[in-house]
Amino acid sequence: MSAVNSVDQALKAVSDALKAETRVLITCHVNPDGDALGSVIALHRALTGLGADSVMYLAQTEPVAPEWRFLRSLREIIKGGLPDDYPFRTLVAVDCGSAERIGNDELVKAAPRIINIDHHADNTRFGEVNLVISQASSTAEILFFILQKMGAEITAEIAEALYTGILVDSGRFQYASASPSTFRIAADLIGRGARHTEVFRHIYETVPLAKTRLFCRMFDHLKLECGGRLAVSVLEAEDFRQTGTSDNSTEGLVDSLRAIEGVMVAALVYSKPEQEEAETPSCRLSLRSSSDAINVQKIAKAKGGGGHPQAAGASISGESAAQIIEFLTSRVDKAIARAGLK
Ligand SMILES: [Mn+2]
Repeated sequence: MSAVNSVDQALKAVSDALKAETRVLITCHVNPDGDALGSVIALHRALTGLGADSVMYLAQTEPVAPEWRFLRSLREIIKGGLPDDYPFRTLVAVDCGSAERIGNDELVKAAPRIINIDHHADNTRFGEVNLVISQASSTAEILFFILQKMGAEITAEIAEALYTGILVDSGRFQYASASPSTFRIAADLIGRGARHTEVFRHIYETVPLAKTRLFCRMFDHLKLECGGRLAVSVLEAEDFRQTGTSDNSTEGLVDSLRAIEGVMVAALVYSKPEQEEAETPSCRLSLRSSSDAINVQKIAKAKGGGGHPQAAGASISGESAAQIIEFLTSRVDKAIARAGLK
């Protein structure tokens, strides 16, 4: 069996599984990005269009990052409290590497069945049905094929939600994961009514001033390590407080650290703003790599996180930012030496 045929069959199997469902709850990881939200919305609209009883759910009460608020149907996502009939709904997780990342154990335990669709290579295959295509630029790209196999109508709203996921997760079509197919799908979605200019403007050119100030703080605290190959910055709780931002203002920040000449790995360490008084320090680590030789997913995994080889993250408790940076410096130094890049 050729690889193409086996992917096609896997897509067909998941499409059939989804089509057979009459009552679903669609969710993604907490602190969702454009791929997670775009995928949830696109699948929800498609299944609803095919006559299924679908609800969207997000296991957090905090608002999503402002970048994603233009997405139509976002307000229909149930947040925090579960709908009463959740034990009777098949759980469909999209763009979610593990059951824990959904953020609600009760929901996962009660689910009569779990369908898991994702592109994270380190996905734990926590569903009864699993489709993980790590070569795909985004979960939205996988869903584009699934929706077509299901015979769902890709409306303008669905097209825009999928386009958003692809745009964001492919690094605006610049990452290695953006294949010729990714570009063809994007073109197709624009043809179906995805407003690419508006999407771009909403995500990348409506940055709140407060976030821009946080951005300045990040650059103020920038340090280059490992002979200029590692760019690292720290945002403390006071940086969030003084700029009037929250941790959902950090979306995309780390990417600009990677843009610095000579940098191969970018790392942003930040404290949860509300945890300033906490006894045990708790940090979030975001990692980006621009080199195939340095896999940041492995580095994140060593701290209990995960993601992709070139974009990963972890939540770390019990370690200070300084300790995390020391760990990163040593890991990146080793990776550089191993790859013969010194
Ligand atoms: Mn994704």
